[in-house]
Amino acid sequence: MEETPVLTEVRDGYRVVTLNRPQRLNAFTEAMHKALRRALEEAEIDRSCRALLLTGAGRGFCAGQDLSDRMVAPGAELPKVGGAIEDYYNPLVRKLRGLPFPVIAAVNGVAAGAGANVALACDIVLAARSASFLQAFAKIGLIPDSGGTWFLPRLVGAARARGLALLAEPLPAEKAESWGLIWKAVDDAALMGEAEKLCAQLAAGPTHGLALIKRALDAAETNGLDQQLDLECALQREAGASPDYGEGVRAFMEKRPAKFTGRRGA
Ligand code: T3D
Repeated sequence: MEETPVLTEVRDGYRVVTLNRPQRLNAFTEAMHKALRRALEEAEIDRSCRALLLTGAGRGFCAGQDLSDRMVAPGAELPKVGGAIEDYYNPLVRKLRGLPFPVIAAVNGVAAGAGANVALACDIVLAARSASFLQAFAKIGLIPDSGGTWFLPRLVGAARARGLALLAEPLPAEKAESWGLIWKAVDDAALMGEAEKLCAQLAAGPTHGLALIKRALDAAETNGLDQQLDLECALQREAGASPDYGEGVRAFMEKRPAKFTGRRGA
């Protein structure tokens, strides 16, 4: 019997969402896609959820598309690959980028194919030292999807992006950190502790302001400086109207830790 493909744990201020098909290194099936979508939607509408941690069960983070769903006999009609991209992978990446709070990936093991790029779609990526990132697509005749061709050159530059995509060789976590692909590689045993600590810290932050930071940085990928300055002005007005701005300044002046509510202004 198939296990629950995605697990959610509700913590104080954040949720831990775990991909849970460990015997297949958490490869995506339609059921896992649907369960993950539900988990993210539930987190989004929960006003008390102010950060999210995405990780994998077992020794892998996620091995991308479950290829046993794709195997056909020689000469038989191939599965329609574009459908899954349109129906599941693209909406997933858009959802992760658009969540109004920080999303942390705790990459506990290999992240391959779409699994690697789903991790890269998160705001902060922590990885266990034994983990690796693999743009596996070229090995099976596909191209990096789930935002891979967009994230890679922006994060590591054109030369390394091409090498990773064309050679499909695993990039160990420490090298991923030194290349700027991820935030940090940490000792395996420390991964979940560090990720949860970071999540709790972000969940106690000025959530609406953090959402506006995400929005500004995403827009900067395509804006020119003039446009970006205008956007910063508009978003700063919005951030400056939030109760957390008032609290942040008061706390600074009173030399005490701020107590943010995460609420947006009126
Ligand atoms: O089709 C569409 O809709 C388009 C969308 C595409 C998105 C994509 O993600 S395409 C890319 C798909 N993913 C891959 O090509 C990666 C395939 N996996 C691997 O290359 C390797 O498994 C890893 C490098 C990730 C890990 O290697 P290793 O040696 O640590 O583990 P393993 O022995 O290969 O895997 C463990 C088990 O998981 C194994 O099953 P078994 O033999 O114990 O019964 C293996 O078959 C299974 N597994 C791993 N990845 C997948 C998988 N089963 C189905 N699909 C997988 N993607």
